[in-house]
Amino acid sequence: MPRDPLIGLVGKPSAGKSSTLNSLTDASSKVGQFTTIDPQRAIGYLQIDCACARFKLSDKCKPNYGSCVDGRRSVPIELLDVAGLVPGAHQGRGLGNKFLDDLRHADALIHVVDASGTVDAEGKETRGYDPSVDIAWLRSEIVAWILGNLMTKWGGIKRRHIAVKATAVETLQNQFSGYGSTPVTVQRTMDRSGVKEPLEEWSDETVEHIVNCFIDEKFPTVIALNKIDHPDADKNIAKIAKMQDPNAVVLCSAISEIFLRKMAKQGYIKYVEGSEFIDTREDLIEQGDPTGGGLKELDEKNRNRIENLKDMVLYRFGSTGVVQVLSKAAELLGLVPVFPVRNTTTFSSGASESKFVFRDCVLVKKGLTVGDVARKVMGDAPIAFVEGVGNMRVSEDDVVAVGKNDVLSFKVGRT
Ligand SMILES: Nc1nc2c(ncn2[C@@H]2O[C@H](COP(=O)(O)OP(=O)(O)OP(=O)(O)O)[C@@H](O)[C@H]2O)c(=O)[nH]1
Ligand SMILES: [Mg+2]
Repeated sequence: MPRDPLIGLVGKPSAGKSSTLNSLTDASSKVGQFTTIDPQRAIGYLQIDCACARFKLSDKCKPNYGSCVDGRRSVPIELLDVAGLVPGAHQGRGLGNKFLDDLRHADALIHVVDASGTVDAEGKETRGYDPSVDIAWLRSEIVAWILGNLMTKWGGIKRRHIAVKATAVETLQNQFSGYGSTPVTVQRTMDRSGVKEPLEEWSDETVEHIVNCFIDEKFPTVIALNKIDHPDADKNIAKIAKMQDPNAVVLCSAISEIFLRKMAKQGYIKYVEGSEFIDTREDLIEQGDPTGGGLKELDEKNRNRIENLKDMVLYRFGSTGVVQVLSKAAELLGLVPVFPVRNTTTFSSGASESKFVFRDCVLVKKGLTVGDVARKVMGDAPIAFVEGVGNMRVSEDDVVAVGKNDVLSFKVGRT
């Protein structure tokens, strides 16, 4: 059965992993039972376009989990906060191999980078550190971890491969299944690598190349340049932006988002999570609402902090960026939101007809079929058939995608 997607946060100590996690977790849409699972796991909220907008039913949309405002839906997604990694982690430095093992279950990674240069590679406070090197060494630790696990057994792996006349995909899948790999992941890894020689002839360099391709397939990684509110961040951001694929880099300020959400929750400001819009009591009075939206008066210190945050973060970068970090991870993974409903004409759910629509939403990885999603949602219950929008039957072999086979009703029973 396909698991729920899990996004892992990695980075050196004090890069801001826990802050990023908290900024994504402490959403106002948080639902009681759905908070922290254990100290390292938490539920964040991914913002997606809800199906309710497509059918002009946003006024009736009321998710069981998360929230939906005018078709912008916050869907719960599991996040994993891995403890800080230091150079040499794969050899056990700083408990590194245990922390790396935590990553096995992740589907995508967010590498939180301290863009302010106020933290060195070990996580110690400093000034003027060049964070551009962190991206390379952290990647090389992940490579060394997987490569090390493979190479200690390579002789035996090769002998068995020859003895049982296995394909390279079969032999590698045996080794990579512990990282949550599937035969499809390994096939894509081989395609990506372009390696044609038989496995028993691979050089050490070829194996390392394959491991790199496997990591690209299994752990697509967002580079989150954090602490953009810090005055030293600009020059580091410019340098890193030149070195990295711009499609994988997102700028963010985790503490700014935490602060804004806290102030909004306490009734001092109106803030749309992840946006550039903040209104204070004064702003609303100025805009002609004599009650100031019922907001509380800010004290001098917080007023200054908000003004500063507007100047340093929101006006310059458009938002605090943390919501975009998670969206980017979902994009790299190709996550598809699927809306299971009971009735594919009214889009209601539950045993009794309810006045609400699209109560459920599951995130699935790209390339899954209607049948895969049916098993994920319904478990072992026998599925008689599946319906799409307008009571149309859909085949269990059809692939789900955004806007296509993404509103489904699973009809239980034997055919
Ligand atoms: N200026 C600034 N500081 C930040 C930001 N995010 C986090 N910090 C600070 O960086 C320090 C470390 O943050 P954490 O979130 O604990 O870092 P971590 O990566 O979880 O650290 P470890 O758990 O030790 O690996 C704290 O003092 C945070 O307040 C940010 O966006 N801007
Ligand atoms: Mg932490």
